[in-house]
Amino acid sequence: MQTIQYPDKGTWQEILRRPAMDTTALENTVTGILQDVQQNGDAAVRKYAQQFDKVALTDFIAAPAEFEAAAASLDPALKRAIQQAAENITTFHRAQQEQSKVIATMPGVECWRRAVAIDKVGLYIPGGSAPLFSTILMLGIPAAIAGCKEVILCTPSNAAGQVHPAILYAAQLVGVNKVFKIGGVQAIAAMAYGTETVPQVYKIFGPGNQYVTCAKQLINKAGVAIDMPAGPSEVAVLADDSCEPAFVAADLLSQAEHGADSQVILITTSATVITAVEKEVAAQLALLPRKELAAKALANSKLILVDNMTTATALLNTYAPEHLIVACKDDINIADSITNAGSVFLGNYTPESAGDYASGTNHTLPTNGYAKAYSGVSLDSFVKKITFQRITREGLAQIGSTIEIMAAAEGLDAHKNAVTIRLK
Ligand code: HSO
Ligand code: ZN
Repeated sequence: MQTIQYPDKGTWQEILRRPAMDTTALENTVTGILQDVQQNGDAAVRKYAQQFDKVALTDFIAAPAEFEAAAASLDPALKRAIQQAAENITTFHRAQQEQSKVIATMPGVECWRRAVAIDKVGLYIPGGSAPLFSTILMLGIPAAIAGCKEVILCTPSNAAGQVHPAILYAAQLVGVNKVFKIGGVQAIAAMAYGTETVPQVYKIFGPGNQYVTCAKQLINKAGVAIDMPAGPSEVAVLADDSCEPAFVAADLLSQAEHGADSQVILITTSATVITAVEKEVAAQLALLPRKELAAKALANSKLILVDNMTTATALLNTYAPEHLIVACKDDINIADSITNAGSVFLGNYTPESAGDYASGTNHTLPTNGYAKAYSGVSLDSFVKKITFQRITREGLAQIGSTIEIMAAAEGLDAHKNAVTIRLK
């Protein structure tokens, strides 16, 4: 880990720069696969599953018996944990439901807005070293609360055609209608365009590698909505003398173990915290099964010493981390000065893992500085908000001349006439 002491403001951008994600080199390959699946449907999906995942797919929709076997094989303690997490996520996301209110902007002029579920959504859960069944809760639960009619899920199987049982269990628990055992660009293409087996959806959610991310960006340009532009996972920890260095180290490592490209940063007002955290990181890292991955992420990570909290929060707001942990005595007040972050964890007893799994907040969050302008996934991500209005004759008489004058000034006479003709 690199230590930087009292960086000058002019160097902040450079210090906080994320590794550039250049997908242009991938775009040709990804475009080819997208087009092939669009034209050839299931046959193309099977071809790429064979080519990239070495799986000979026949029927690739998970059968009822597979869900039953998954539920039966899962450790009861894990099932209870998943249920507890699901309850908390449900409670937090259900509270995001808004009542639509009719607002009379003038007498006889009534406007309102109603949240309407996106009919069909697709969730993507990557394969790879960690079966991210927690992400199914984070996406499937708000989809269910929103009332999405069709919620499908794609996730690659292993070479034997099997999906991790916790993935099937979580999918069934949250009411995902169909699970397709396919992955990669071909899965994104199948959901975006539809195939003989996979229904077409209007919005695609979920993490993935750079190919999947590139595919999501391309289908987004073609008119299918996506949750957000995804980049490598990040955590920033802001700590003062009141922190527990062992806890801070554990938090940095919990994010570092996601992948070699994960970003972890410590910002502190205390030089002793830096020394203590470095020591703890080394000790804890040695014991981790994923120590090689975590060590690679740590090689790009930074420990930054600043002279006061004002500088610290300004630096953090410039970085706009996906996750921010505030391990400081004044955590509640510091929280008020945070303007750019995906999700904030306050105090010494709030690890990021709590939000990753079970406290109730969503873990699908903006990375790569997008927290400056984007929110994480929430109930809002699964609805669109339609506005309505109803104007009475008296109302139109009130507002009519305002519309006529503005329309005339824009040189749009037909707009003006739409009012005039009614009031004649
Ligand atoms: N920290 C990840 C989410 C996750 N962690 C899933 C564990 N499982 C999002 O950045
Ligand atoms: Zn995580």
